[in-house]
Amino acid sequence: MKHELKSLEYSYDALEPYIDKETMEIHHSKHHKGYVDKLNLAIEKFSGAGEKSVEEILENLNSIPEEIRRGIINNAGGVYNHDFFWSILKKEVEPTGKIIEEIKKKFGSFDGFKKELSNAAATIFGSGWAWLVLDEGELEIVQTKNQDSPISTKKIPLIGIDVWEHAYYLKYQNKRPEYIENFFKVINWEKVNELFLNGKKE
Ligand code: MN3
Repeated sequence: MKHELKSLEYSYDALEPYIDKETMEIHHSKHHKGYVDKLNLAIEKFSGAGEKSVEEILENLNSIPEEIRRGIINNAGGVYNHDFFWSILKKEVEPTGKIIEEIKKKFGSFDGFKKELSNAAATIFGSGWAWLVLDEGELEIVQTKNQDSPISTKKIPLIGIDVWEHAYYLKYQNKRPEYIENFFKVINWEKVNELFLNGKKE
């Protein structure tokens, strides 16, 4: 199976001014595409991954021969994480739904949650992601390095913040906290709530 770059369901300028058009375009058409291309190259050398989706690959890392495992994780993770990232972004969606009730229960308040997730995103040293996940039915905030994905450790992602410099540097330069603050203005809470409700059923 040849992996393909999925198109975005909105235009590159849809998240302006919080995430600018140029960043979106380069992030999707160059960085995300790069992971797709490199994954396709990597799996040519590993027939066992040939028919698997990126989810199946990432959920079964032990089935990948050790000498090529890191390359597959980086690129399959890069594809999966970005597909996920685009899917939860939308401007001006009010935080409502069952997910918000659960967030308040778990983190004390919405602001408490925001602080904790922002802090997780701000304190990743180098490249990586901060996530809100369901871990055995419980909301948790976790970090992953590089393009490691929470689905490799059986967690269900609900929100993922890409804090690789390529995600924000053009507009925000070294001001990662400002990017994170604005990221909260483009979370599609309807989608996150849907992921939460589906994840609870699993
Ligand atoms: Mn990225």
